[in-house]
Amino acid sequence: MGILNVTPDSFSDGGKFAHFEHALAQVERMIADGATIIDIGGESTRPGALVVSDEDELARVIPILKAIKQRFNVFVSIDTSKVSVMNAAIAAGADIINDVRALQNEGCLAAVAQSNVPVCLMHMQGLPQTMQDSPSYDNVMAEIEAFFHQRIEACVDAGIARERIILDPGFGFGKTLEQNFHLLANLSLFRQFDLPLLAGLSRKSMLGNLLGRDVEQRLAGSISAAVLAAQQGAHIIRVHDVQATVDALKVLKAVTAHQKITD
Ligand code: PT1
Repeated sequence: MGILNVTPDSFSDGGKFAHFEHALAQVERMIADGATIIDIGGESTRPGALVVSDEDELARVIPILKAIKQRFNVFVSIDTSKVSVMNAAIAAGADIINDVRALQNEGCLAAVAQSNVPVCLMHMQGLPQTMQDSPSYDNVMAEIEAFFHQRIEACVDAGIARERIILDPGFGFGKTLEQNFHLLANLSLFRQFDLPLLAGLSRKSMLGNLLGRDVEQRLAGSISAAVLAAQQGAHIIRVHDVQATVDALKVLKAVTAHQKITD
């Protein structure tokens, strides 16, 4: 999954792709590099990000979504928590709804239930504006697991088939450095749900803090994290650097194929 930020305040692309033609060129490159899903985000959710109005987010996301679906044969996911954006995106041909609030906002369960699109349910403690102030868990794995059970049930009760659900533990969303690495180390726990798992680690501060690297210096850390997540069963890896990540995942795949033959 290649990331396309269409926010003026994005944490690592800094609004570079705010312009339409730049965005389309970026999409074309990510597809050529091996991305099979493009994740469009019109509201940054990094720690401390600004809140965006419905009107602004719609104006950022919907035209580029339509242009991508017209020009390219690629799945498009829409990174949003707003019911208005979900409805407009589904009408415009979005293939996946990616909600960091796991359809907890008013009307979101119904909006997705009325469609046929898959949905990614992500775990977050708190809200982006304050989530890194003092993350606190008795047991981070158990709490995310319980959250997944609760949100899957809410979806199924609302009429969303279980088979349409993707789960994401939300790296960097209300978790300390220790908690984020504990989560990465134990990601395979969530295979118990028998649903696709999505992992987003690309350029995040858990890597920056571990390595002492600024955001544009985190490629090696991001690739390592992507391979470790995939090795534990993550099906979808959300990244900025598609070409380098796809190469690394091909190496993992080649090795894994031999492990299946020989054991
Ligand atoms: C994610 C994700 C996302 N991440 C899904 N959607 C972001 N499903 C946006 C930091 O610590 O992991 N999964 N949409 C980006 N959010 C962050 C969070 C960016 C934390 C940076 C950090 O640096």
